[in-house]
Amino acid sequence: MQILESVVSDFKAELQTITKTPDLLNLKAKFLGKQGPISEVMKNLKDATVEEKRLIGARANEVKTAIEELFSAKMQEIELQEINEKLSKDKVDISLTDSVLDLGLQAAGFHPVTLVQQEIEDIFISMGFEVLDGPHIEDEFHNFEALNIPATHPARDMQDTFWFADKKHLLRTHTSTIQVRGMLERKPPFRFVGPGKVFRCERTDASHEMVFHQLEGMMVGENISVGNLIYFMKTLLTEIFKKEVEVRLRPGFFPFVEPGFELDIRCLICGGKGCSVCKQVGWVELLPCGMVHPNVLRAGNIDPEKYNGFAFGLGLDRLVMMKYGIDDIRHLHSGDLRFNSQFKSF
Ligand code: FA5
Repeated sequence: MQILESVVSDFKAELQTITKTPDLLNLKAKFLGKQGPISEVMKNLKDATVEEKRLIGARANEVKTAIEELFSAKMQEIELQEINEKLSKDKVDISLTDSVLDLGLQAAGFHPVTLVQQEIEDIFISMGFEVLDGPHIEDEFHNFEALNIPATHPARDMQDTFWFADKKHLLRTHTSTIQVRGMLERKPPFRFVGPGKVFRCERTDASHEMVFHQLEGMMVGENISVGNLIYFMKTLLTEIFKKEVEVRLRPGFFPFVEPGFELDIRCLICGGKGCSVCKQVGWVELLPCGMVHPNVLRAGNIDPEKYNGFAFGLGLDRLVMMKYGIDDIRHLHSGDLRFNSQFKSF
């Protein structure tokens, strides 16, 4: 009985020094475990009288309950303290904005080609066009044959192609492949645009890259005219540049359109005086286009007697250069953050 009387006060005394959960659990084990004072008392009860057993047993239970209550209260206190400590250490300051820049970190932003691509997609979506995608690795059918460029056609040399070793697959040289896929997947009337990367084995200069971006467009229906084509091209350019820009339309040859046009824009880098971007001619080739050739419609399972349409293949990088006054296409692919971060952030 004497031992039991001091157990609670001993426990309380030791409890005062405890601040961590593991220490608290050890203390509980020390007092209530098999080697603890209460277990010791209970083991020695076998020699006691029935009355002693009853009194000591009841007291032992009271002591146990008191210790468990003290333990739970302390546990709660420690947990609360630990949560508060964690909260104060892991504090997230949601008011942090521009100050990340003070720490030398770059705020994320979109690449200018992505920004302009998204802008053009929105313009065409607002005019009822779908936005399609297509694979970078293509076959001869989608890149050439379906576009009225058979194997022996000299037009295959107009775009220097990266071929795969099997001589059947290639990196698409233009987004016109998306025209073919788009036609095969739908019935007229339809209209869609298809932006993406294209690849050509070319020498680079201020206006040429080996990997660049185009945005294809196609509209097929009944009685589509060159007038419709010019309307959509002019709308696109005035929406993008937010002002009237000077353009010229001249005949252009592409096997997949007839008639075909080159739509050039007055160079906005030099104002038409002549520079390295426009190769001193004052105009930049930007938007080749034309009326879809009947053979192309046939390859897309469309009856050219009933339907016709227009198509265009916008040079996206060159448009970005004109819009932002960038005098060398290679800046766009440099990965230089000093260049990229000049454009709109999130
Ligand atoms: C084509 O690729 C045709 N598929 C476009 C087309 C589609 C015509 C539908 C008619 C109907 P071209 O090779 O001219 O055409 O390329 C289109 C545009 O891509 C060019 O006007 C130019 O703006 C851009 N471009 C061409 N080569 C490069 C290059 N190496 N680097 C950057 N831009 C380029």
